[in-house]
Amino acid sequence: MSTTNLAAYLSQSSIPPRLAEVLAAVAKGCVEISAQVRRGAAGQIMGALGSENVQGEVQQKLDVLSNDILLALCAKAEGLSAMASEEMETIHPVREVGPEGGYLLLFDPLDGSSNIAVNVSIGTIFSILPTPADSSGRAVTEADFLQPGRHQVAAGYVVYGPQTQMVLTVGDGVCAFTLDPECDDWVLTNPAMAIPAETKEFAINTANTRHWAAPVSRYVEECLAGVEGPRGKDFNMRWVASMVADVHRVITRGGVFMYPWDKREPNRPGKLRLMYEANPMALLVEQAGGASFDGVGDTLDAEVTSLHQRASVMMGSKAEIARLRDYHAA
Ligand code: AHM
Ligand code: MG
Repeated sequence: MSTTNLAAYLSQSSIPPRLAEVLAAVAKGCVEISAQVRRGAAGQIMGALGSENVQGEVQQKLDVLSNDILLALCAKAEGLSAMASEEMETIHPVREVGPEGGYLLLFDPLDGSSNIAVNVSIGTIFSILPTPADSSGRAVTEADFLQPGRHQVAAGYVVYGPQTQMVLTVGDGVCAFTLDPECDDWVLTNPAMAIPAETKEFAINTANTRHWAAPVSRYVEECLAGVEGPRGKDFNMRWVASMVADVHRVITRGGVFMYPWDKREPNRPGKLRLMYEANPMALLVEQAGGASFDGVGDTLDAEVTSLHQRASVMMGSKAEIARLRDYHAA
């Protein structure tokens, strides 16, 4: 069978059917979210809701709508045991784990919320973990979710930009699908995404320059020094402020994305969330030939102690991450 669309891709024998069913449900949810995003102000989906999520951030109507869409559609997937979301304080159990095991789905339903109002790319990020071996015959608990990113069996994101695209890994490389709005089909448009080794681009919010740790400052200063500096070449800087769009650019044409720890809140590891943002993106970047680093080690090996834990995030072209590691070790 030729893998020309998502349905054909998911029917490959190397992908367990129950996992394929969960991924198909996520993809279906994202088709619906994409339709809502595209209605924009013509629908009833713009603006704040007046509530805050567990992180204390103001929820947008689209954050909650996207969350509800994914909860409703994914609950139908037989293999799914429970879900967790950036927008919900506690886990959302779906069904008891059977003897064959099940899957746990985590998502940031609408990443880049600050870009909704200004009509700039936003996205959905998702991560799938297996239920622990000892969970058969019982309901899932929050502790079952606290697994390192290395355990993910699949991860992906959907970017709602000029085109809606899904970038997916099931641990065997990374492929991209483009949503054909004429028929709501996910067409396979890149079967093997690979992060170029050479790069001249970096992404970081430079408004935080004064708060950075010394190794991050050194890295960025050397990029900014351009052809006259130690790097011997000019760099470009890009910051969309939607992680999905920034990481998509890095996976597509190389570069490095950083939202590292900084001195604003010394006890907070970083702004981004480990389970909903850092880990799924780190798996995609690694599967596309890149690397990730949290200031101590590989993001995917970071110990998980709570569902909503934050992380220091650096990911992208392998040589750049190796350089950042060296600077942190110096
Ligand atoms: P969100 O999940 O609430 O939208 O926040 C995460 C977003 C990332 O997509 C993006 O990289 C970052 O926040 C931008 O932060 P800043 O506004 O500090 O540049
Ligand atoms: Mg987010």
